[in-house]
Amino acid sequence: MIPDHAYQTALDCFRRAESVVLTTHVKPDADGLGSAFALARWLRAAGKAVRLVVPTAPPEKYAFLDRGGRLEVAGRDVEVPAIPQPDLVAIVDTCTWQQLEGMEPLVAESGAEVLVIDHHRTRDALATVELIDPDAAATVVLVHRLLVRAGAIIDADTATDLFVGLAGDTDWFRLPNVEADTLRLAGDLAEAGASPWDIHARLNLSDSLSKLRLWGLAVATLRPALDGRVTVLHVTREMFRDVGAEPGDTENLINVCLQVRGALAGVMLVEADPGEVRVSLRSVPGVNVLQVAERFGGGGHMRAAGARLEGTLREVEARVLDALGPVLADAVTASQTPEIA
Ligand SMILES: [Mn+2]
Repeated sequence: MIPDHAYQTALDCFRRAESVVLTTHVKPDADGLGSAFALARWLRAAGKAVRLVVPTAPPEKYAFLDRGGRLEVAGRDVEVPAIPQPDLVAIVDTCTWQQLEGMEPLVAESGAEVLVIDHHRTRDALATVELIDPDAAATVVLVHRLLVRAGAIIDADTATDLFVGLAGDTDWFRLPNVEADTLRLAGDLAEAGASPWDIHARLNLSDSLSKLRLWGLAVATLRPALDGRVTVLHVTREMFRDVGAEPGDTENLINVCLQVRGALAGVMLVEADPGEVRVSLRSVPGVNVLQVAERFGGGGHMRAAGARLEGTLREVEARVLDALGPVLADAVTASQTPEIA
């Protein structure tokens, strides 16, 4: 938990600003979008000029959150350097330059105040004010606290935005970041009008055939490594091409790695641009994959992290497994150390 005054400081930022640009990370996800849309509604209701600009286009399944059709995608709907300087740039669900590709003119060069609301451990010094709690299950948890503190009414639309983020970042309340408070918040949001079934249907029962075909090809590559303590998954450019899948179609695919009995960590390697591999890491409690991601210039959470590396799939896999070995050894040693009462 972070001190109460951090929320007040963030609120003061919003109160001072007449114009706000909200943004989130590249490949916007449920938590980033849910946080941004909930904040946008609250700020617009307060009469502020609000733009929501994302660095890359979100998957189509999130379109229902954009009720007014006002989301702007950088490079498609608007050129970032052409955005007039707002009083405040509010960034949600990331605090790293790498995740804000293309947004630099707005964040670094416009002279606006920059507020970050986030729950990732990895952070660059890009904000003038930070509301960051790595213990929060999702950024929407922080946004919810902020709105409650501001006396905002959590209507059904806002509750839906927040629930989407919460369900997204907890993989529908199945990840180790779920605590009693997380479920209580979910209950409060359902009471305020969020419909879990409706949200589930929109997000999870709406896959394209190409996505599932891509998953089929990728799952067929699953292999054990490091004595079965790690499962590795490959997604090649050829697979995307063969089934007509999109980059966002690998979201959550990595979770199948931990479904394998005995797996303590999962590694997903996705061929991005030629010569570049996007690495995602997941682990069970007690195994810190963040340090592996950070070694390669990436970031994230202790049990969910990622990085981008140069090289072929095989080369990158070898480097990542090399780095992961000692982390697993540490985890095993730690779990064998008897707890001191
Ligand atoms: Mn998040």
